[in-house]
This record gives sequence, C-alpha cells and structure tokens, in this order.
Amino acid sequence: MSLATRPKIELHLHLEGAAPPAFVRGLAKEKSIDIPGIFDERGHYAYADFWDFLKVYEAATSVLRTPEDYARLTSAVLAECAAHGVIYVETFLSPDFCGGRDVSAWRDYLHAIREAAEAAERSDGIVLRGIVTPIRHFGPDKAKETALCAAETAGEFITGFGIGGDEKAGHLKDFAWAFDMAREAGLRLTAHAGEWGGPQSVRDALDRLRVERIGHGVRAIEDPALVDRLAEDGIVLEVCPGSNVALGLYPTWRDHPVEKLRAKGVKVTVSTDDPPFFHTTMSREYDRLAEAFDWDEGVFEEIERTSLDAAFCDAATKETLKKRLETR
Ligand code: MCF
Ligand code: ZN
Repeated sequence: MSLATRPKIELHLHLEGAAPPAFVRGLAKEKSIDIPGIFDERGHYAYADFWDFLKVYEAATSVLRTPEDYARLTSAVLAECAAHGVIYVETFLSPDFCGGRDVSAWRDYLHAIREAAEAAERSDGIVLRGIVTPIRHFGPDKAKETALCAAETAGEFITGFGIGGDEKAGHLKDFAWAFDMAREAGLRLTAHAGEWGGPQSVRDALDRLRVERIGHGVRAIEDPALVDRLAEDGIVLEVCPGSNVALGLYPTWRDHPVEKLRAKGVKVTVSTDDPPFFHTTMSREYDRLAEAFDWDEGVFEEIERTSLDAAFCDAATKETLKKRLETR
C-alpha cells in the first residue's frame, strides 16, 4: 500500500493554520478586509521566522469573523485532510479567535464547527475532535477565561485543552490555574513545549501543567535524562517534522531528532501543525520521513497505533477507528 493511501491519525493541527491561502484571500475579498504583506508573489503565506509566523497567523485569522466562516473553514480543512488519508484529526481551537472568550459566542462557533465536522464525517468518514487552546503570548488572564469556556463546553467534541503560541513569552507555571480548571472539567491535557523553548520547557509542561502529551517536544533530545523520563512515563510527543524544518528549527529532515527519540523508546506521533504555512500534508510528512530515515510500513503502523492510543476521544470512537486501521 502506498503511504498516501494509508489511513492516518493526526493529533496536532491548528484550524486557522490549516486555512488554504486562497480561502483566506477569498474571505478577505468578500468582506473587504485588507491583509497586506502576508502572502508572497506566488500567493503562499510569507513569514521571516517563528515570531513573524505568529503575526502572519493572526493576520490571516482576522478574516474569520463569524461561526459561518469557521464552518466553511472546517469543511475545507477536513476535505483536504481526508484526501491525504486522515481518518481522525484533533484540532486546536481558540475562544480568543472564536467569539473573544465570551462563552455564549464560543458555543455558537462550536455549534457551526461541529455541524461542518459531522457533515464531513458523513461524506468522507473523517472524525474531528477539538482541543481548546489559550495563546501563551496573550497572557495567563486570558488563558483563565479560555479555560472557563473550555470547562463549559467539555464533552464528546471538546475533549482536550492545550497551549500554543510564543514559547518564550511568560512562564508556564502562570498557566497552571487554567490547566487545573480544564483537568477538573475532565479534559485531557497537552502543551506546546520543547520547540523554541528548549528542553526545560518540556520539564515545565510536565511538572507545572501535568500534561500527558507534548506538542513538538523535540528539543528534549538535548537532555538525555529528560528523554529517559519521557520514555519511562509514556509521554506522547506530537511531532511535526515539516513544521520544524520550515520554521528553521532543524536545517534538514535528516537533522530532525524524531528517529533518535523513537529509537530511545519515546512515543512519537506525526502531524502537520499548520500545513499550508509549511507546504506540507500528512502524505508529504510520511513520504519525507520514509525518505530521511528509511522508515517502512512497520514504523508507520507503530506510529498509527501510538496515535490512536494517545487520541483524546472516547473508547467507542477509538474502537471504530481501530477497526478502520486494521482493515485497511
Ligand atoms: O505549532 C506551531 C508553532 N509553535 C507554536 N504555536 C503555534 C503553531 N501554530 C500555531 N500556533 C499558535 C499560534 O499562536 O496557536 C495559535 C496561533 O495563534 C492558534 S491555536 C487555535
Ligand atoms: Zn502547533
């Protein structure tokens, strides 16, 4: 079976970050919104480095202003994921962008996103779940409001809580209140760390926020004791190699530590993060990994099993997905 058609599980995808540039341009035109300087001459997203990427992300997101816009985005993103074999995807969603952290508006956005997701499940068989995500550089007070939105809507669709954004802004300990609130509401926890913040940020996410998964986490490789801890404790890394290479964390795919982490017994999974920003898809991630590390179908099978185990969905959904992985 070709890697492109393998059924895939994706645990780390930002919904706005998956918006095709043409989709964003179309909405901007419809609404007469000016978003200068975010595309290059070929119409791709343009950014200089990670911090510029965060600004471009927010500028692109500024065209998404209503629940209906998010419904259209969800449909477009899920069609693209399904075209690359994705059968289950978890997406980061933020009340910062969806209703300004007002619970009632947030519910309206979620309703629209869920309706679009249910339609995609009926047409393409792809299943979506949401991870509510405060944005680190917006600060801990806004994260508390976000956690309240998350707690109010925790359930079958909103199953997780995370944090993304500028890893060098503030300290993770200041977000502990928000994570405690989310945990008490029954949400499963993950945090972006070990990307721009280095290995200490992974320790902080584990010790201060008590997460079970880490978004990226790859810089743990710089600290052998931490690598052992991740392996022993079964912490799952949501690894996004194409994102790390595109943002300049590693110069080439072969320099990426995903294979070293896997060889040391760390549970790794594979995702695209913000696919059009990084010119990637799940099929491309698979192809480039196979090329760079000589990974065969057996390795991808192991990764898919790890991803399914680590997914933030209920047991019945997992059982259905498991059958689909097994009967490919
Ligand atoms: O994983 C990448 C790079 N590292 C950190 N954060 C983000 C990434 N893609 C999006 N983000 C952040 C960004 O601040 O997540 C937010 C964006 O505004 C969206 S979460 C719905
Ligand atoms: Zn991310």
